[in-house]
Amino acid sequence: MASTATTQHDVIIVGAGFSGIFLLYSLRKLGFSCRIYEAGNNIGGTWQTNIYPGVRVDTESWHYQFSMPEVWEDWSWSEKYPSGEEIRRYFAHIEKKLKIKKDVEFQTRVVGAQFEREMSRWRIETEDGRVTESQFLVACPGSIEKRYTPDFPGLNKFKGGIYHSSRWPREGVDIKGKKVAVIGTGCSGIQIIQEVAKEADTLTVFQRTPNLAMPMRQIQILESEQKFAKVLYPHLFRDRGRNLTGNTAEFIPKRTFDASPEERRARLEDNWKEGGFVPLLGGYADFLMDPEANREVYDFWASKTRARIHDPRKRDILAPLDPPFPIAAKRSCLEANYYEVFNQSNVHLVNVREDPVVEFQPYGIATSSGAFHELDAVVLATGFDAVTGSLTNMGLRNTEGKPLKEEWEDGAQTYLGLTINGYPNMFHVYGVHGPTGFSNGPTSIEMQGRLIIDAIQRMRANGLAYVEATPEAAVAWTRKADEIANATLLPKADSWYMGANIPGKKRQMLNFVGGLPMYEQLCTEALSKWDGFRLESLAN
Ligand code: N01
Repeated sequence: MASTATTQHDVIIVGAGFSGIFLLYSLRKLGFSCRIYEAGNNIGGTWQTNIYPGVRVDTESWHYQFSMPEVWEDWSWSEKYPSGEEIRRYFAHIEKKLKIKKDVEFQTRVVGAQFEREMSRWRIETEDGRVTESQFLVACPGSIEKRYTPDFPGLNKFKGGIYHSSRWPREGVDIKGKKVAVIGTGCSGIQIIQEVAKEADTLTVFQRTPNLAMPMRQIQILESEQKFAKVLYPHLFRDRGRNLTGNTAEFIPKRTFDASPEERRARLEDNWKEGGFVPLLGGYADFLMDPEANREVYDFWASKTRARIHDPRKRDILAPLDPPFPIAAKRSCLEANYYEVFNQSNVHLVNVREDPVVEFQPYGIATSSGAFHELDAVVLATGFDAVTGSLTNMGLRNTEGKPLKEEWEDGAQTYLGLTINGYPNMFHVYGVHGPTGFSNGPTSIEMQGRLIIDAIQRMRANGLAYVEATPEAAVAWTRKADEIANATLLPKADSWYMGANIPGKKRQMLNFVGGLPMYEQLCTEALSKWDGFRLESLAN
């Protein structure tokens, strides 16, 4: 195909969230000509689209940040778990320090891209009709970019406001005195519910599966504490990459039932007092493998949580005696007063497993029991076509012209959670078969970013035109991701980790769940020898 491109770069990066920023900043320093194409109009990725009330980071702020001293040395977090507003200020600070925006083209959506072997170049098409050529394409669209709205009958007949959690109006929504429904109780739903309950006349929550939410135990951080923390930051950033999930909480290297009942109880209580994800990630190492060990953690969670809910009916729906799935096999949310919200007399709870939505009507929702819920506004906190959706939604085609969307209908395949066969010189970050959903974002993003940057530099040094994952390597890595997951209880839940939240989507583990140290080791070994890659040298 003849080239009509007007713009040429070494690297095109898609998306200006943590991943895109890290790649751009690092590659630019090494002298590569790079641009970010970003569909939105600011840097910050998911934190610019998810601006719903109550949005908050649920990882400790000292971990949820870049490790570059030029960013952290004069930035202070005010809370252990920062609000969306604070994280948006953090991105403004990043801009001040790293000057990212001068190399970002905003409101530039990638709608097609294909690698041309003869030229060893990517041709990237954007919505505005332009074509750009580059040697490398780095896809950083995030894992929750493509929102999911269930096909509820009559949805478009509803005369009130309908708001998906990831498309909240910038000008806000006046909830005061309104009859509001929230459908979905994932992390977005739980954060929204706690805020909406403060102002709505009535709040009706439609729950399909309980979220086994953990106590957040928020802490305000004093400036003096920040100063002290910064002394520790270099150690913390080194150590977070050695931790399974990129945080600090460590599993106890012991099987649950090797500990006495008293020891186990004391551990559960201590972890509960600490809160956050410590009750899960600071537990015994086998709790995600052994159903009985998992049940013990669930029973403890249920006893603590049930005690907070007054109404027995709501108690059984929110925190049933029998686990709806193995605890931690779906993403738990951190909450401050989620369960107390249901003690308010104006907060209603519909269990859609027993009483499903029949249809939306102009002024409310009818359910199968014959109930009608009168409403002014509905919040759809119904999640995303997570992990794969953002990649299959940007018009990527393999070297033969076949869309990735079609190729992955029977399941996604990647090599190292970084590359795809048929997509030479393309890398993806924080996506399919990487540590993604099981990692602290900035930790795994920096790890994957360093692996990619090293690979690109070695390609240049060794005169390689392109590298491409072999089909065999992709099959083997995909199988490995499944095998590691199959040794755990994770496949037993219908989660977005497994692609099971989207009707018709192939059920498979979409993340690498072996932990960051193993991930880094496997990738480093393979990339250093180009194991599993086909190499093409530059023509002399
Ligand atoms: O989406 P979800 P999310 N009828 O898919 C329900 C990250 N995040 O936006 O569980 C009724 O988790 C669905 O029910 P079920 C975080 O990684 C982080 O909340 O499938 N209900 C579920 O309850 C998170 O995991 C933060 O049975 C329906 C909900 O909708 C990820 O983003 C904050 C339904 C969807 O939950 C996604 O979270 C927010 C239907 N037809 C998000 N279809 C942080 O704090 C779906 N549901 C960093």
